Amino acid sequence: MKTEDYIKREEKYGAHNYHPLPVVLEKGEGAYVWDVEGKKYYDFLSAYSAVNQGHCHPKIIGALTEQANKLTLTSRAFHNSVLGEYEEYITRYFGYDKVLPMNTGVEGDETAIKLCRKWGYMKKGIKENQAKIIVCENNFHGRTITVVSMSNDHNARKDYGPYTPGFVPIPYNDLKALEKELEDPNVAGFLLEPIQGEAGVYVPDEGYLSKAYEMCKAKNVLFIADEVQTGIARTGKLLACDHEGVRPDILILGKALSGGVFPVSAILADDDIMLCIKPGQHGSTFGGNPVACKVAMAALEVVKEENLAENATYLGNIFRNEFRSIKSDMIELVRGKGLLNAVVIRPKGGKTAWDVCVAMKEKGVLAKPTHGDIIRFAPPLIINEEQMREAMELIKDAFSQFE
Ligand code: IF1
Repeated sequence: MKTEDYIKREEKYGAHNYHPLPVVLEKGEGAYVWDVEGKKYYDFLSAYSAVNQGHCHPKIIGALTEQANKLTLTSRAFHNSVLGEYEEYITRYFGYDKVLPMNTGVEGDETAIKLCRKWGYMKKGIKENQAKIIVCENNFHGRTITVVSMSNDHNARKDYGPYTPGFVPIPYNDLKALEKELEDPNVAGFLLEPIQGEAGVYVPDEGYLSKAYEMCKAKNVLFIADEVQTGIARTGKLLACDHEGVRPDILILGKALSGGVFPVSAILADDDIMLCIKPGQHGSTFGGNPVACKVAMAALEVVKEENLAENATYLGNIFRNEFRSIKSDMIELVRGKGLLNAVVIRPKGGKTAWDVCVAMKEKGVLAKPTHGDIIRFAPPLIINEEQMREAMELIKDAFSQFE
């Protein structure tokens, strides 16, 4: 079978809820993936920052296979020998009293929203069903009905109504707008991405996160950071909030929490917040399963052992400097932090960001546009300088085709 045969089969039997780049991947190792024709690529998407530790990291795969051969799932109806080990490990790792383990990133956001509302009623004294959560315009927190109820992205929310109420949108990176909405005593939380990924890697002004945090504290409002995409060393620190020394009241993790090996997400909080959820009030069949726990511990160990945050800082600077030296009138600007970067493409002669991505694919670098004219570049954090420089040469070749 060839690439087009695989694509045709997916077209025939699979829902059409994606429009992937025309490449069929079969193998991944470190910063590389191979397609069904054996062509090798640099992966500059990392499954949207889930594969920070590199494809099929041996330590993480080892943890997966060892536990998978012992005990995969007990549900939370019973205890098991791994969950407590993981809970102790991850709470010490991030410095929180407790963790509530889930599976996908959006379940992490849903859990954080439920916990924030519960805290609002039980601890802040907000009247039942009156709790509000401030969110940012152009956010992306996942695709459940409640989470797309927070979204203003037409594609993500159209024809999915009726929507969940209780969300108050404000412009991102706008402290004045936040200050105004915080006046409402029914506000229980402020949920945001420390850097807006899907919107196009919008890095807020220096000081925004810390000032927003202080304003929330002054109004007894929970600061909830969605670090599903920005976390796990992606921006050059363990968490994007660490750049400003902000410690979220509720921290949401996902994606690279498992190194892209298994669906693992979590929320972390201290006892006064986390213990608002009582036995039987929230859960999930697979949440905190033994395989997920072992995989996540291995994935987090790799982050420290291989200095991924430091590497992301060092190579992110090289990436942005190299990109800014490319002579191409299709490159409007380059922005990002660590190895979470985006390039805004100026269409030229009918050629768009999509055409650039197809050209880069031909050269052996995989990336994908977000919101039309922006290309996100997020290689695995284990990429080394030689590989980064080689990939940059391939990217430059791709752009030169449009000159
Ligand atoms: C898709 C986007 C990125 C996320 C943040 C929660 C979630 C995500 C900050 C939900 C997930 C993924 C979803 C995936 C593509 C990708 C994505 F393009 F959709 F918007 F990264 F920017 N918070 N993002 O980025 O996590 O439930 O998916 O595990 O839906 O196509 P999830």
